[in-house]
Amino acid sequence: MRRAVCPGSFDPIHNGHVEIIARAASLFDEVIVAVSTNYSKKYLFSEEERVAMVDETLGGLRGVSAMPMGNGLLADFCKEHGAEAIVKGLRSTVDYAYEIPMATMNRHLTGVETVFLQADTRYTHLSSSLLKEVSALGGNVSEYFPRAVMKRIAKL
Ligand code: COD
Repeated sequence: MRRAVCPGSFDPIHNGHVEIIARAASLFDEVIVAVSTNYSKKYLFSEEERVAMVDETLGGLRGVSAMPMGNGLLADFCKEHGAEAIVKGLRSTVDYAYEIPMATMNRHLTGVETVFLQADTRYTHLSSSLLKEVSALGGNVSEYFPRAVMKRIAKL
């Protein structure tokens, strides 16, 4: 049984995330989408809501589940849940430069490997913060957010 973790804040999940998680699910038997919360940061959605949006969007995909990760270390979460790999999406060399030290540290901490998948060209310009800004200013982001997110954004 090969298990991987796709970590993130997912505030909220967008289609760039969805595409990477779906590809991770085709490579691993099980994928845990770990929703992280840094208690010193402000989020638009609570951890519970972020987990619910991931679950509603991806719960139907074989082997994929969503879990809150709280404020803990990702490497410890992976060890606790028997995951041998972390799967992350890379949009650019900027992401690469940011991710490599974390991947090295995570491997140092518990031996967990990080697997990078290149972001799909349809989504390389996406981040949750950019989409939230465009949406708050009245732009149409329905092509980029799953239905579970659009439904909640409409109520804000
Ligand atoms: N296309 C494809 N993939 C994307 C895109 C896109 N457009 N946007 C983001 N992604 C991928 C990236 O792999 C990203 O890592 C992941 O989706 C989640 O994205 P976000 O923006 O929700 O998540 P971040 O960057 O806020 O998440 C950071 C983590 C929570 C992963 C990180 O801070 C962490 O590991 N925290 C736990 C605490 C810890 O262990 N710290 C020490 C690390 S060594």
